[in-house]
Amino acid sequence: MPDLLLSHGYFLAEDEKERAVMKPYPPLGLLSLSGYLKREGFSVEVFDSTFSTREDLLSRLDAGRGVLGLYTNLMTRPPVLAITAAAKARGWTVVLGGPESANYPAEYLSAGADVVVVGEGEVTMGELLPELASRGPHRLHGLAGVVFRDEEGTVVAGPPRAQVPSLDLLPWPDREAIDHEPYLRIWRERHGEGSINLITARGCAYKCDWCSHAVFGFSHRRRSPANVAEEVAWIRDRYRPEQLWYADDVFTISHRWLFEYAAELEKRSLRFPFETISRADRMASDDVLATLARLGCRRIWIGSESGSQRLLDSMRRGVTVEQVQWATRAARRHGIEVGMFLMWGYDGETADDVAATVEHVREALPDVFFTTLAYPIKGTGYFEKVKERVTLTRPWEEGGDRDHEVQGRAGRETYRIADRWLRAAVEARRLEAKSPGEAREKAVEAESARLAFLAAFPEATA
Ligand code: B12
Ligand code: SF4
Repeated sequence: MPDLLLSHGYFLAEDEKERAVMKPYPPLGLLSLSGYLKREGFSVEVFDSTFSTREDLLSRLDAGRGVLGLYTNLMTRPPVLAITAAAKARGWTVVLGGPESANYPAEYLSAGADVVVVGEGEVTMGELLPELASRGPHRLHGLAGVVFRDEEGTVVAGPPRAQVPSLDLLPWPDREAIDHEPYLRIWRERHGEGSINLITARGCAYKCDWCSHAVFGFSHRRRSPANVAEEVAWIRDRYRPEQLWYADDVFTISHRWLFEYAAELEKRSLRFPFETISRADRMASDDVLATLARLGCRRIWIGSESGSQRLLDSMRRGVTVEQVQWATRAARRHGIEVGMFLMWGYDGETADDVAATVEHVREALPDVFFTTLAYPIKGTGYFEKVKERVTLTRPWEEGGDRDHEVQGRAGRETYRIADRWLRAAVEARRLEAKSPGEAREKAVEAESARLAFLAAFPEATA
């Protein structure tokens, strides 16, 4: 029996939406924990639930007992609760980590978890495992980074855990702990190319109001360029992927780092097509975009969120609409596709703001864009702003923070109409040059969606 069994509550077979997209990636946080703990002398097993089933995970739990560590995020609350209950019934000690349990430690403890680890997990887990063996789960007083219940059942939070000072001190994620073959196979079958994820940094110091900072706070640490380049060389030799995905929060946050990294990759003749995410203000330089293009960046995702500057400011986004316009045009000039994330329904959004977003996307014309209806994640500034108006559409145990409805806001159906308006308006613009007839049809569709939206939107009809 290993000292620790790590798993998560994500099962691709249960995620219809992701199966349509089919771009799964291995759980880097768990692999990072595994790498660190093995180096510290612990035996660790990772049960990657992604391609597995609940039954298989339960069978694994039947095969013995020990400490089970589960990653949690806001999408996996019900399965994590079910696995926790099943593990407890089989005599396991359950430790939870990741952003979701950090936001709801008391709730997860009362649902049966023994310990919630808050923040970066490696060092805390390295100290917790021997303490659990010697003191048990109710006498962890003084241990940093944990929340537990004492013998009276009172929830006790330890002091905050200091972060690892340099990420280079951590080993690379223990990719060999799981089978990468199913990931690469699905990618190749569905997209013609196998893709591997990696991160070059932890944490983001920006303060966008809706964004969860539950794990790394507002800190930011980067691995050294050489350390990342070495890992990329290893990934190339081991998995031969056709592309990479840098899963950083803001890949181009440090320009100096990017230039140094480019030099490290070039020194090793490493060039992979890749996708990544950034902020428009951290792309506002032709040097940066030229470097990204040279390194193989084929698509960059920008959190554009809204075309209304007033709304962007109220989100504390720290970016201007103009910067997004510039970055989109400039990236495309450098041969990099642009994907945009947009958010409907942020607090105080008016019909004019929605119109501004439609106009903004029409003008910027990104290659692809996704819209989400804003949902207040516990622990964020946005949640604090609207918490008196937040209602749950189903019991806490059965949902996640994505189910948070904000009273007084237009309903989901209204924003579906906004989506139709946006998509038709952008399509009309795209078709203008090559098919004016079709463009006119799309423009008519956009106008009718706009009118339907205005009729449905409460503020506009008031
Ligand atoms: C990459 C990523 C994704 C990828 C995930 C694919 C993959 N397997 O890598 C994709 C694009 C699919 C994705 C999707 C979503 N994501 Co996402 N994602 C991220 C991102 C940017 C990086 C994750 C990562 O690799 N981190 C690096 C590792 C090292 O950190 P970590 O996973 O947190 O692990 C550390 C600790 O949490 C802890 N830990 C983790 N597990 C465990 C377990 C135990 C037992 C212990 C003790 C400790 C522990 O120790 C680890 C090492 O220190 C994070 C933001 C971030 N920077 O972390 C958001 C983030 C996790 N995602 C988030 C969200 C909201 C989503 C979506 C819901 C978005 C959407 N609207 O659809 C979906 C949900 C998908 C799903 N079905 O679960 C939120 C989660 C908020 C929350 N409270 O749950 C985050 C925090 C972004 C944010 N700032 O708001 N995401
Ligand atoms: S949305 Fe992006 S830039 Fe803003 S705080 Fe979150 S990770 Fe940082």
